[in-house]
Amino acid sequence: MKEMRFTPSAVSVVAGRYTVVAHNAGGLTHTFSLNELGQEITVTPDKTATFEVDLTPGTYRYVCRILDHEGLGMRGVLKVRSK
Ligand SMILES: [Cu+2]
Repeated sequence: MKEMRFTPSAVSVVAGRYTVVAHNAGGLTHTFSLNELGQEITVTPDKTATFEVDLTPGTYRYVCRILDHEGLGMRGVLKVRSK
């Protein structure tokens, strides 16, 4: 992530347990938020943060929840397909 985008902005995986690794290459603090799954991490500039998540099949949005970063482009789509 950096201002104001996630790279990649679309991810497709098979259902299962994952460690999400988010690196902030920008100069502002951002979040990686999977709102529907109740998962969120805040990542300060030049830092990397991780969390574990169980992904069941579906389509989920990920966004940055700081100010209007989502509206400015910090959003993406995670597609989880069944095994
Ligand atoms: Cu942000």
